[in-house]
Amino acid sequence: MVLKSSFTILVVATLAVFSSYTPQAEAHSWADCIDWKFKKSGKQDWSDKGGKCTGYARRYPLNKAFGSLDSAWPNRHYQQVHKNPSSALACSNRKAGAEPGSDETRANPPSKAYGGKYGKMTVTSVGDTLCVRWPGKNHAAKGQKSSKVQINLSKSKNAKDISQKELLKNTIAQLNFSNCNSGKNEDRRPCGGCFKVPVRAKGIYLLQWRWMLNKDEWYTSCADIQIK
Ligand SMILES: *[C@@H]1O[C@H](CO)[C@@H](O)[C@H](O)[C@H]1NC(C)=O
Ligand SMILES: CC(=O)N[C@H]1CO[C@H](CO)[C@@H](O)[C@@H]1O
Repeated sequence: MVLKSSFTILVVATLAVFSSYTPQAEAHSWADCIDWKFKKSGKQDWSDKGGKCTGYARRYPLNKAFGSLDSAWPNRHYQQVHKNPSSALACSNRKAGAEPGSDETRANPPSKAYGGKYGKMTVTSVGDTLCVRWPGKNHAAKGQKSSKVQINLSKSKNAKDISQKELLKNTIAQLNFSNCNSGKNEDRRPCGGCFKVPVRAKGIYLLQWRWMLNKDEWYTSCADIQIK
């Protein structure tokens, strides 16, 4: 018994040493692009060479290296509160959350959060395919359990942001976080997933990318998309 518990302590201590060696194990992801277009149709290539971004999240800074915005200030990832995450603030306001992110509150009009130093707003149509891209941030490596990405699309046209609870009634896709290009740099591996734009009247809608890393640990990115 004594032997067994000291063995357990040794294993735990060894694991602790090894996990502290993992570089940037705590890096977290965000939606890098909302409307990724592949260069070659039929081939999902999420690398910078494999396509281009034609629609972004709110106030998304341009010309930054892919996957680098977690070390920007403020960091791009927004971790919702862990207690009742279904009632958490849906889009980062730079203050709320277990880890506040950048300012992804709705601009008035929404177009003010796009263009110039920011990326363009997504313009799409019902039935079109949208492909969203994100960095793996060491959480899409082989042997890691694959986590899920939710895509929630508001039904409220040209309206104020709806609550997280309301967004959860409008999950339009569940994507596999680990759907990535191959590559050695696990932190910067490009990943993504595609879905069809559901039926909505013409207008501008809140689209939320929401990733669960651990139980009750959710990260979100918010974008306005114009459905034509
Ligand atoms: C997610 O994608 C990865 C990489 O392609 C794959 O290994 C894994 O089985 C997928 N997980 C699910 C739940 O589909
Ligand atoms: C998992 C989930 O939240 N699914 C919801 C997706 O959205 C539809 C309505 O658009 C709901 O009926 C589902 O419960």
